[in-house]
Amino acid sequence: MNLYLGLDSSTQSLSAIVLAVDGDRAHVVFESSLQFDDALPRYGTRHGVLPSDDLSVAVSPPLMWADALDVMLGRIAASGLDLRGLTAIAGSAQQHGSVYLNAGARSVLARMDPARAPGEQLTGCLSRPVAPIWMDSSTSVECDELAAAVGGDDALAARTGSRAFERFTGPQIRKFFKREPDAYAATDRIHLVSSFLASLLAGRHASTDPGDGSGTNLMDLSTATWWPEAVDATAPSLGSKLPPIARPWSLAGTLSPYWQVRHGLRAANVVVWSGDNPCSLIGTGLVREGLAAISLGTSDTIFGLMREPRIDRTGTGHVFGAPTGAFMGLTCFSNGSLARERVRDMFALDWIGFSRALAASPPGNDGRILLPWFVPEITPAVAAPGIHRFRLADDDAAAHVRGVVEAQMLSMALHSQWMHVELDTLHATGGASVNREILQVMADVFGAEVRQLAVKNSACLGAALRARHAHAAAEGRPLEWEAIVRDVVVPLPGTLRPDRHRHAMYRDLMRAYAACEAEALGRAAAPSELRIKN
Ligand code: XUL
Repeated sequence: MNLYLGLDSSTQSLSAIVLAVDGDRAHVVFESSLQFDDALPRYGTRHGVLPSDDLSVAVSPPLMWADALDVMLGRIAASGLDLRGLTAIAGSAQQHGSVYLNAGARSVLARMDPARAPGEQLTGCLSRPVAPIWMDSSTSVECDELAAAVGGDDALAARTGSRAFERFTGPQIRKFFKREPDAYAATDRIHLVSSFLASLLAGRHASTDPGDGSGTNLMDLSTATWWPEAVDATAPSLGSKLPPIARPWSLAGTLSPYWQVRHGLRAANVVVWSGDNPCSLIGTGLVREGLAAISLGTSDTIFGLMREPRIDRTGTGHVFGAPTGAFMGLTCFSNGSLARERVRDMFALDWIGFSRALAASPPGNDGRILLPWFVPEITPAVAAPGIHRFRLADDDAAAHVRGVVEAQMLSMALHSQWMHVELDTLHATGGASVNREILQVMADVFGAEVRQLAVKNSACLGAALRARHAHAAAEGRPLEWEAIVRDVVVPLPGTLRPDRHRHAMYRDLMRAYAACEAEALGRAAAPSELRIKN
């Protein structure tokens, strides 16, 4: 029996999933998670991030991620699994974060002392003690500078898949170079969180993959190589400090002697790591175009596989490399669960009451529209939060409940049109995906079947599946992705089907919704029939 280990280093936690493959059958035999704050309190993080007075700054200690890996591999070693079958390890990590290492790292990585934890041994290898992460929004100036240097945001998006974003690695590196030029000069290698952890496992500098490379604003999507124009515009000599970009199923090496001795593990293959979104693509079974996943979490996200790298001209969506070698589109909405909760609380409901109100109100809400921007919105870009009501009375609880859910679904459908993917099936994940009334609205708005996925950590599962895929490819007997996800990514029974009439009604409503959005954004007045605005 072969075992494949997937790891996921997210903002707040590290998770592991072990997949056992016996003949053609695959199933999960081990799952574990640790919260950084609880497992490693000495690093002083809150929700995985170091406290900061400046709310636009978000950094984490990279050595905490290294020590978490040690704790987790220790747990796996003590799990009772027959680890002689451990064949390959792949990983997923929060995207965009960067780790800055000096020239000493090369020899330290190769010769770590198995008697000691990794964090203390790597302290001297950091040219920057902290790693900026995806929650950092302090680089607007650097975004403008990078975009201007390459001919504007449209040119940057056309080449790299995204306009300049504050959290992306390129603008973050530029800020570091400008603020701390000496520390920047002492940096020999800038890893992504993913390639840093892969390097630690392999005991040598690992490559990154196109999935995470495309989260930097620096990678040419069409060739999956660093784009010299953007790299040179970011910081001097950056080209020599970035890791190479390897195909997503490449091997970074084998588990280094450090881990073999420290935890009694065998020299399993270490596959290059990727970002959590590309890994989630696999962990939610999105291995063909036409399938998309909607994750209903703190924020809502829609993502799906694309055969071609079509770009969002409106500047909110992203195109990343996919683990299959194709591409993925992703659009993020910040007013997700948070907005649903705010509406629930405005009318003192619980979730049962929320569902009842949704079921009791008419699809289409009699043309009443709510724009639920309780916090600054990513898509469309709304810096000053506020809710907007069109034909909607302040005290109508049911219409607000339906209003928030319909607005979220209409907005997701509207703002994912740029992917030009004919969606036939949606996989719903995240906390709110247990609510079937919400899923029915999703099916009707998108005109697609909706299947609920019970996968708790799709990025981690995706990493384990990537380990299996890469191992098969390395052995010269490549497996189809469909076969890899088949046994493991199984939707719950009870597919929700779209109603043809309601879908047609929502297509019209989407035009009205878009007009309301345009008015709220100060771009154009909403049509007169929606003018009764409170
Ligand atoms: C995607 C993004 C987040 C992080 C979270 O662009 O910033 O999804 O990857 O871990």
